[in-house]
Amino acid sequence: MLQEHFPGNYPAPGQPVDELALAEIKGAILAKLRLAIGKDAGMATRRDWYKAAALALRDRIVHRWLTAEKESYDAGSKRVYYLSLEFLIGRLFTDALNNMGLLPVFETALGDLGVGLDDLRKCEPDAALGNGGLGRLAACFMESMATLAVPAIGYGIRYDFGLFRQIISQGWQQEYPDEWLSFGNPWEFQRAEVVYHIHFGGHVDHVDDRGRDRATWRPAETVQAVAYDTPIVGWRGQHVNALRLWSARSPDPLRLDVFNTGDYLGAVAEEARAESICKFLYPNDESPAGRELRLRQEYFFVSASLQDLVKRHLASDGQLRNLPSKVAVQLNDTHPSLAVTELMRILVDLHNFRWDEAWKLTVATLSYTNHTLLPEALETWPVELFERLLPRHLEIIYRINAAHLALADQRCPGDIEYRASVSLIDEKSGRRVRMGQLAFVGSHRINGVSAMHSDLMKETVFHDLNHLYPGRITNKTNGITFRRWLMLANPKLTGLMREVCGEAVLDDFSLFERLEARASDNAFQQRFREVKHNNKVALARLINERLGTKIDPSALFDIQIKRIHEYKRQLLNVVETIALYQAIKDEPQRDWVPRVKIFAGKAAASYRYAKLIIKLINDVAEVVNNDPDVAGRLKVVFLADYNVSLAEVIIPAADLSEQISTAGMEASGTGNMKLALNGALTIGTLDGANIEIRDHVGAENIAIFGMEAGDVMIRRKQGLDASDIIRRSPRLARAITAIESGAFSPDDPARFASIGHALRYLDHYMVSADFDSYYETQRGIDARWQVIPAWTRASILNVARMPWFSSDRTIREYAEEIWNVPVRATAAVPEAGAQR
Ligand code: HBZ
Repeated sequence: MLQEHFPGNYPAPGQPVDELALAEIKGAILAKLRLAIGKDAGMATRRDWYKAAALALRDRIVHRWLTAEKESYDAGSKRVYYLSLEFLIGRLFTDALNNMGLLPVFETALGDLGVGLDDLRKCEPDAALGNGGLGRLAACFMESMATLAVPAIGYGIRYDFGLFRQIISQGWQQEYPDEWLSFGNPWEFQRAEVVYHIHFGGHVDHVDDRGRDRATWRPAETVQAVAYDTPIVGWRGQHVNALRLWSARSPDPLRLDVFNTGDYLGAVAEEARAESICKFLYPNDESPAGRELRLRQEYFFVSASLQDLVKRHLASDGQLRNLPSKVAVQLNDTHPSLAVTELMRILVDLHNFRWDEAWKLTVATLSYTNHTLLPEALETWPVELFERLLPRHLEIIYRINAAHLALADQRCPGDIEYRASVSLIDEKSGRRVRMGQLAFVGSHRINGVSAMHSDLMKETVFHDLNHLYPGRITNKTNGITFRRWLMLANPKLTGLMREVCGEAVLDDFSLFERLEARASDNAFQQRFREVKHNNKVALARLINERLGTKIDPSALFDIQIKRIHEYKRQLLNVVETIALYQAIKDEPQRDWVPRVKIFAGKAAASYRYAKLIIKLINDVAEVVNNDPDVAGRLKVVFLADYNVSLAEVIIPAADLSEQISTAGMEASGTGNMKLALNGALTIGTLDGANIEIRDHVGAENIAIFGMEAGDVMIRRKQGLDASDIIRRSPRLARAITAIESGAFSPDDPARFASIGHALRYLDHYMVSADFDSYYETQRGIDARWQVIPAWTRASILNVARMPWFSSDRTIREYAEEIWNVPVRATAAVPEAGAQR
């Protein structure tokens, strides 16, 4: 067996690799190049080399994959099915290499063959099948489930186009298609035999089958779902799970009857309509697209996934009544809420279950994660659209609702408002199906993604449902995979930690604790700073290459990277930047702390205000970066096309992490965890997981400012006019006036009028209200930065105290408290032969 030469050893940097293994890998890559790519070394492009190497690696993963599959099948293990419309996985090549312990041997092998691993790595397009936090969380969870040997399948859509490519042209965001599949995808296996029929439209016939009210759905349209599997390998390669993405096609790709009449386009129209389902990912983050095609996407992937898991279950167990003991289905937000109705339909209409029994099975099988409380983000669909697209599902919703409302009436007799608030149908704004309520009622556990968010769920949107179904809401604070966000993204820091905490730190993150003793040690601090400096040099180089902006790697790197959204308050950061700029200009001779403000993030294509904020950042950058008075002490950079790979370069280089959402609005955040793990200090509000980060790193190692969630609610009730606040803050007044007067947009002075207006009179996100507190806290950061040993100590302590935020911990909690599946008890133990 090939893998026998690879005892899963993870030689420390610089250690020689096993000669036998090296020869084997070289041979394998060359064989792939010839036999799978059809080229020899002389004519191969870099992309050919990348594909050959990826295929050679994939072979090695597949062995483990099949073994893991067989083991869990034979053991009859319970399996987790993670349903998500988004998986923001990024690149897989070095991730898989690292987890397989093959990074050093591949690097050496490729080097011997005359190609650089890092060059090849860059040939892989980012798989951007997600918008932001929700999609990236799904990707981290897939890696952690594989690491903890939880048998799992991730189900989603294989979008032809991922999240759009962002180009900045004269400061404005422009969107271009992301053609991530155009050169093929070496990771995936098309399963041409795994095909399901997905139906839409038509009508429903009822038969009174001894009081069972079974229905037969006579659909008008059918689309096929074809499976594509990507192996997701866990740490040390001991377990591999599948990410199964569905692609849509027509069962009748070419209508010959139509073709023969000469209507060639008409003959393929059905094919085009079917394929449109998996054409693209909706670029909306925290606001539903509300389009029919989106609902078709949701049903398409839910139906295919449930048909698939039911089939697997029947093949292994034979009894659907045992479903909850063998199957746990996690709904990633409300996008897969139709699972509630589809599972009921499968059980009642297709497998003759009595309604009540089917309902028990459904609730015991499903659980739902909520990722946002923003009212505009809560998904609802017009009843009329449901009726047209999914008539049987609407009937099922009505029947679920009838029993559910009867329970509500029992709990609160005569309380019409209570009834209206828990109903699955919103009657206020036209009749609409509420997907959050549907997911809640159909799940045995509903979780929020940070302690504060889970509490707010109980107090706000789900208050009445929580009263009706007490004990269902639980918290599962998010986490991130340390393999990607520390080991891969920051090999230098990882190297230092291996040295100081011992090799076992790669498996047991509690050993991070050993950093604590060194946090004030001069020599260690020096090395720690060197690592950070190196990473900053790399980022500075990238910025210079992409934007031609020269930045000083010894300046404070102040980073805000995330989707552009009003509640995330990039605007607060810009206004503070302007105020600082004005202060520097007032006293250019002062010893200002050199700062680089780095922004990156995409705005939803239809979110005009967010796109205007991007333009403002770029316009401010233009003025500030070219002002000789500033003399480089303040620089503003907007990096285009933020994605997972760019994050992997920015995060290790960060000194300061901006987590400045309006309190009560960021469900958790996960970028906050990645940045702190890499030694950045956080400046943030008491929001989402920032609170738990503070609790872990210690209040003295994080800078908290601004209003708390309760204050925000009170202030909103009092009104949004900020005139008084602005009157009392000359600094803020001056910054806003500069924006309004065209100081940053001399070519179009009125460009940012709407921003000025919002800051003055519609301060919904409390940018004006929080400004002074934020500005002062930033100046406190300046002061801290100047005391190098204290700053370094805080930075080290941030790293040391982050282990709890590993997604391994999060997945363990889901497994124990929601899914009821076993996880690997301890961290994987390196196999015999591992180099110590
Ligand atoms: O989910 C994010 C939260 O904003 C963030 O705080 C949290 O850390 C993260 C993971 O739990 N939510 C999203 O990313 N939401 C979406 O991307 C989204 C996308 C399409 C929608 C609604 C929400 O229709």
